[in-house]
Amino acid sequence: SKKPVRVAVTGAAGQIGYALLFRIASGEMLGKDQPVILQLLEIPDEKAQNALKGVIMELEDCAFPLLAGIEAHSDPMTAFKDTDYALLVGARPRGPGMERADLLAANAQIFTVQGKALNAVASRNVKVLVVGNPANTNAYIAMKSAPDLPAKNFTAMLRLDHNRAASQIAAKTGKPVGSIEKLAVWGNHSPTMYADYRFATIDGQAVKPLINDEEWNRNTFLPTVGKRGAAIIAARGLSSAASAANAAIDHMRDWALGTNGKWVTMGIPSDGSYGIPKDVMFGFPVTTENGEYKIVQGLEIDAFSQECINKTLAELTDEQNGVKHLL
Ligand code: NAX
Repeated sequence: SKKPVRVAVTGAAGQIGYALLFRIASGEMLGKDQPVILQLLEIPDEKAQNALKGVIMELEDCAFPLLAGIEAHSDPMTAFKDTDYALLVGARPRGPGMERADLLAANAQIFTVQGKALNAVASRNVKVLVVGNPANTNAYIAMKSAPDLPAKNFTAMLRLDHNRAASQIAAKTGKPVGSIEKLAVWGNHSPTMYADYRFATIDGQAVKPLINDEEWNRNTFLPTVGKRGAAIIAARGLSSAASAANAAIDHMRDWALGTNGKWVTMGIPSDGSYGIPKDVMFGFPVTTENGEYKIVQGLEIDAFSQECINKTLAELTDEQNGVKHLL
């Protein structure tokens, strides 16, 4: 049987953590034959640490055969020790009266500390997924704070946007969501992201002529996907948690186990492809194989798509410039 791998999760007592940990421990992320040791991080605050204890009791009570160990931590330097996978979910939410600059600064503080800790103690092959918002910029900060780790090991979660786009297309076409391939979501995990179905297929058939409604694309599809998070808050009174956890599982599973040629969206440090400046943490269509992702190359970018990409890039550049002095 396989040797256990170490999976660190931050914000482990939060909403997403509660929807995520049980699925990791049951083998949905890394495979039904891969034992895992969970290294859970929460803030030192007594309430958070107590809540974490409760989650750990429940994990124990599931008697998951693949769960080879569970640790509770309040310090990233111990939580990230030798970790093979790190899901950075915990972040500072925007409080009442908090300006965007304050939010960026509070998160820059968290993600510089966590990036340095990963740099110091994690496995040299650690695969990092940042979920906590602003996810792309937080991932960028962690990457820049970990100069001894390969930059390509730092990623941000765009998969929820990708899955949301797939579900809207399934609803519009009346086709099963699982049959949709070659979707792409470009840019920032924010309402500016550009969900792009120009290349998408359903059972090999092109989606764009099937929908054949540019007005729907611009005025219904893009705003629906872009504002889905807000719609869920309005309906549920809480932000997306189960769907976010599901997207995190999808992202890590596909990165670790491969996509067999299928496209998925990951926020990754740009290598300059499609004119996105190097190192900008940007959503790209990728395929994965042997634990490595590769950007899908050679896609034509038409005028409308370029306009959308420029807009989300401008927002990201602005966010990343806003934290540069803190790195
Ligand atoms: P919760 O507030 O329920 O949980 C967050 C947890 O993180 C809390 O228990 C808190 O104590 C902990 N935490 C805060 N700072 C920490 C630190 N420095 N170290 C360790 N733990 C820390 O939020 P939840 O609903 O779970 O959402 C978590 C994050 O995901 C938020 O930033 C949220 O905005 C973001 N999201 C990102 C999405 C994406 O697609 N990238 C979608 C869903 C979600 O909105």
